[in-house]
Amino acid sequence: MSTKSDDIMQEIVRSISNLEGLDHIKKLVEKALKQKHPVNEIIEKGLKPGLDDVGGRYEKGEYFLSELLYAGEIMTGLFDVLKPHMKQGDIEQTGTILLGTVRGDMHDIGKNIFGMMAQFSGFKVHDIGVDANPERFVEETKKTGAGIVGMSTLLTSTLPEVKIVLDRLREAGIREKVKVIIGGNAVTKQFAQEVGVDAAALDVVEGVEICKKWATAK
Ligand code: B12
Repeated sequence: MSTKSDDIMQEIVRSISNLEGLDHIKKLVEKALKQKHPVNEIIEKGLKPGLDDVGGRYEKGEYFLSELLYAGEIMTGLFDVLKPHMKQGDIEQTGTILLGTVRGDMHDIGKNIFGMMAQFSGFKVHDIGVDANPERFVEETKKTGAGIVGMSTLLTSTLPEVKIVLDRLREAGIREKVKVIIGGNAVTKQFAQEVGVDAAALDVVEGVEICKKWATAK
């Protein structure tokens, strides 16, 4: 039996899947916030499954690139609603995270959510954007003195970029000085182990928790 609070999540999933319009979806998210659903839950149980549906419909040929683009716009619009409700962490400045989406990949919604959540948990986040080449990851890590490097990759075709970044960090002599975490739709724990990163996060909450553990273990 579904409860009233499950209903709002299902409504969000359905309306994103059907791309029912930003204003309408904003109202649903505001309703969920009023019902005291935490931001994490709205992202993981509402927005993410909704976007997964959009991706599935794209794969089936029911949606096209324009629909994927529109889904991206909806997400960006929803950030404004969610941001004021993200809890400020009680830890002050736990370290710096160098964050980017790997070369060849333009997806940034998940990366931005992770970046925001990490900032709210006390981290300084230096975001180098999308389609970031391996040399940039290395240069910016050195420049900022970041202790954590976060890479996002949603495309299977860009997964090999993770290894290239690791190799470049090693060549620059800083691989052992940083922890590397990866996330994004294409990432699995098995891939993380095989490629030799320190962690893979399947969602932002897990990602932030791992980074916090690293920061406090120092
Ligand atoms: C919106 C979208 C787009 C938008 C992106 C807009 C934007 N500003 O990001 C646009 C239109 C640009 C786009 C383009 C393309 N897309 Co697209 N897209 C999507 C879609 C529908 C949603 C992605 C998303 O934002 N999800 C929601 C976020 C919150 O989830 P997430 O990114 O996984 O992030 C979560 C975690 O993974 C984690 N996380 C993410 N990053 C990081 C980083 C760190 C460090 C940590 C700790 C955690 C973390 O935290 C997040 C929250 O829990 C997905 C479908 C899907 N199921 O993902 C397809 C999808 C990713 N796209 C796909 C494809 C094929 C494409 C195109 C190639 C299409 C085309 N023919 O051109 C292009 C590629 C362009 C390029 N070079 O990058 C495929 C990829 C298939 C594959 N396995 O390779 C998917 C899976 C759709 C599908 N089912 O076919 N896309």
